[in-house]
Amino acid sequence: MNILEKTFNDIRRMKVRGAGRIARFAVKALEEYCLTLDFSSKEDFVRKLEEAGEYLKGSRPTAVSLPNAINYVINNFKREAYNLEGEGSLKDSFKRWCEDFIEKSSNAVKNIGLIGSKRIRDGDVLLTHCNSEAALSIILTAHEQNKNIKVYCTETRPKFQGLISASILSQNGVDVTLIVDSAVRYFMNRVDQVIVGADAIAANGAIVNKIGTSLIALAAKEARSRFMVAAESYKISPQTFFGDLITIEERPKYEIVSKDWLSKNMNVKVSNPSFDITPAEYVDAIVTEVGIFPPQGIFILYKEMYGFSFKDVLQ
Ligand code: RUB
Repeated sequence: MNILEKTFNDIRRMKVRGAGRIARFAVKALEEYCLTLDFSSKEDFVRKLEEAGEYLKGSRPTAVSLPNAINYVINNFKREAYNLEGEGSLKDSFKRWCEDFIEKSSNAVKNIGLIGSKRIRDGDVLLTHCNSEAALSIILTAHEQNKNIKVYCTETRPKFQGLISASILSQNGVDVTLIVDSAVRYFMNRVDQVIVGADAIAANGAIVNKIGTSLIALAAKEARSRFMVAAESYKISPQTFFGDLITIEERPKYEIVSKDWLSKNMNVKVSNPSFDITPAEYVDAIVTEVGIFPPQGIFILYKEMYGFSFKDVLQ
């Protein structure tokens, strides 16, 4: 199995998971792949990288961090490669863009922690769902600032990523309570703020995150608890500006029930969507590495970063 197949499988089987991590993992794999590539011309090198990128994008469909990261390194490299010749300089250039993405993406998580932690008050009770590096960065930064916080972590069925969050927080000395997903409303009256990550942010400010997030947002709104999303800016989905919908991954039914149970209950249909969509009106703030935005203002951030304008599209 080559590096691309191994990376594809590791992402598909969730050995590496979480939107930011899979983006960096795929970019690292492309970097390693490029160093082993034999090619006949610059065009051939670019074509092989593009094919490898397209292949890796297919490993999981929902987190737009994955295609955005791959497009970032390949497009930047292509612009630079225009003026480059020779195997060494082409490979060096691509490697640099991969390292640039990995560094920027890791720094973004740290900055989200610094910016988002300003919104955490001493004594706050927080709730988080699934396992998001960006969300944990805010919580851990607030804890490092000696704010006295308590955190509820949901189990996050069926894959139990909430246990990873609970374990990380507890190892860092945070006061953590693990709860089952269906206990969220029961505890919500005690929660000041919910903090979750995102796999994608749509043009209208809707958030795509782990299944159950939208139900938690609904409970938070009803209980008047604040709902904060922590997400790097490269999780904004450019395609949604042009009307495309974000694909929600359907995971294997055996993540929910055993093969044995299913064989005894052949007429029971099992559905296992991995993500859901939280409408913008349930979100108080999106914390990115460059600042805090209301969800409806996410277009401004996108325009600022990528210079996109409606005029360009309509002409
Ligand atoms: C992970 C998940 C996380 C986001 C953001 O789902 O929904 O909340 O990916 O994470 P899965 P991060 O476990 O199915 O990949 O902030 O680490 O990018």
